[in-house]
Amino acid sequence: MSELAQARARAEQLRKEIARHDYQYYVLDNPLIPDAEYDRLMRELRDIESRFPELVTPDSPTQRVGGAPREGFAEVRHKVPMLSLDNAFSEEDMRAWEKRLLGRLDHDGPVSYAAEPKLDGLAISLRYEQGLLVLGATRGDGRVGEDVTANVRTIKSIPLRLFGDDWPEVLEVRGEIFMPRAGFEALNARARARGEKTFVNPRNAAAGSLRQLDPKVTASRPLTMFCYGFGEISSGPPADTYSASIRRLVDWGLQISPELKTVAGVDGCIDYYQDIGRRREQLPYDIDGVVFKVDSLADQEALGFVSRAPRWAIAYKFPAQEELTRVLAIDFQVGRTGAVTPVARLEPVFVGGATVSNATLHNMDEVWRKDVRVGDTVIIRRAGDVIPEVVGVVLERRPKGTRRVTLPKHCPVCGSEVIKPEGEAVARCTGGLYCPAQRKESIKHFASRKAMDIEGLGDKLVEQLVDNELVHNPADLYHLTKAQLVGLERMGEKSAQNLLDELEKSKSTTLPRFLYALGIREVGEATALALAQQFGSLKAIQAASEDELQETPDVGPIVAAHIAAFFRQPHNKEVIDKLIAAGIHWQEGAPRPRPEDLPLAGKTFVLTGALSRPRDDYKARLQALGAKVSGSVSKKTDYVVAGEDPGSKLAKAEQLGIEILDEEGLLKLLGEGR
Ligand code: 9MJ
Repeated sequence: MSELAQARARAEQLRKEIARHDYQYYVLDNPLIPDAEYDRLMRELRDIESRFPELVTPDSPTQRVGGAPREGFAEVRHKVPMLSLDNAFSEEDMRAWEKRLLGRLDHDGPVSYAAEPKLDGLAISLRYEQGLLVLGATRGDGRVGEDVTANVRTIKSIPLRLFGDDWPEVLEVRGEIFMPRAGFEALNARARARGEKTFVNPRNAAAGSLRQLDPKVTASRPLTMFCYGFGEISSGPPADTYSASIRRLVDWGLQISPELKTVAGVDGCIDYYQDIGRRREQLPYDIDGVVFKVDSLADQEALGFVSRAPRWAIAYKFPAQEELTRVLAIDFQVGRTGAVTPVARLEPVFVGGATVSNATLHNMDEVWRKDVRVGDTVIIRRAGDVIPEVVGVVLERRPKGTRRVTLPKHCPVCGSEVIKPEGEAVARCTGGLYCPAQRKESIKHFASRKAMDIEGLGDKLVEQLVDNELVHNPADLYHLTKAQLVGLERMGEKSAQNLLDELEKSKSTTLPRFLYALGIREVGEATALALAQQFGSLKAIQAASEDELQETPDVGPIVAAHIAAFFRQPHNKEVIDKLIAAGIHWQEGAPRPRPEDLPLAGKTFVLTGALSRPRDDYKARLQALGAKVSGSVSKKTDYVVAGEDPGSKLAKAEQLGIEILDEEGLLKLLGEGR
């Protein structure tokens, strides 16, 4: 085949593929591939068309910008076109952009830029006439969009009538309608509970919600809008700069980004980009970069446009958080409690700013729901420091002959049976501490910072110690010798001695740390602390029945059963005895008295009138002595404490013949009376 024929065939293939993705994205709001992949397809097609201009067809996706209108919405022609933005992906791109600007502007001193996060939603134009909202339209292709007025009217943060009275007679504002992350999660949780389809991300949820033929549906969706531009304004812009003009919108009841700032020069832009990048995950909505605009409107006018993108603005994008790659294998990892977790081994891919070659699949239910298979092309998401995950499979790229993943019957590490209890998501290796994987994980946990805090005992070292059979359980750590350690990889005399010193230091600990370090299922730091406070000593906890354990705050029947089961295991008792014999010690405290033994147990108090100390103070102290504090007087009330101006509660107490105390009487009862 000639080069031209080859290019023609590929271009046709790309057009078909892109058209299908356009339909999925713009009409169904259900993209099948990440944006980064879509961009690559478009780039490849553009590249072919620029090398062989005779191959450009009128229906090529390169010949239109923006989305396809959905049937059912009236068309709206934008009098002032809605702009698109050029992208920058690196500092170099940003510097090149500023250089181009400076070449066209007559500027001394740094250019002032308006900076704001780039929201990932749906661009919208709102038209107000005489202060009333008369039109809401999507961007569409920038010239013609869809009339979504009825839907826009349901969004509570968009005023139907502008505030104040000093607005221009005609005011068109542009901005982004988006769905904050919390609302998106809640919407998807509701859909999941009803067995309905979920949205892939907040942007598609926002687009899907706005482009609904029934405004009632839109009204039920948590949408909001930030403004970032203007269309027609009858009186011209309200100020000389973009930032000041946009800020006027706040007076009229519209929202703008709370992150809007002006920065000086490209260095200011880069600092802003880095700052927003660090705070990205804490923002309550998704963003995909930062937008910079030359702040002076006169300069904007002087700079003008290239096709539909203004020279005076640029979107500095963050690295894509979703990418495509291939699943090379699906392995099973065994955790401390035996949980068997499927992990996808991937062809390495750069995503969210790092190279990723493993992604968690959480559990088997998840693997089956997503139907991830070895050989599949999958979408990987890596957001911030969150563990990378497999979002979904691109089914149309599944090769022939793949097979559904099955849960291994036997532990890949120790060969013990793996069980997945009915109705539970997690499968477990039944090998317990016979299983080297569980042993390793339990020793890593034992040594971790919030447990025994043994510095220098890292994961790799634990693995060597277990593999070389030097350590079978945490107690063995305290019998390691220098000679044994020095024989290990990357372990010199000095680091061996340091580790022995750290081990010695760790022997002096606290009961909550020790309890947590044991790695009892469902016993995290908070529960360990509560148990230590409740019982005061390890012996008391070991001797407690499940009922007694449940008297601990936040310990329910399941946790109590795990704790009791742990201490029943002879092996666990043995390890604990060995640890204590090796010299681990802590200061034991007095147990918290049982509630029924407290001096005011079973007594109900009502506090009324003004007291000399905050009511909550007294309430806490009464509760600490076992009393209940109620807000209303009834036959069950034992004491009413009356301060100044007590009101109706005192009258009611007198009526019911309830004992009445003044503040001094209360203090006496609390053991503070004089
Ligand atoms: C977003 N998406 O947040 C613009 N944008 O300005 C901001 N988009 C924009 N500005 C001109 N903050 C065209 C698009």
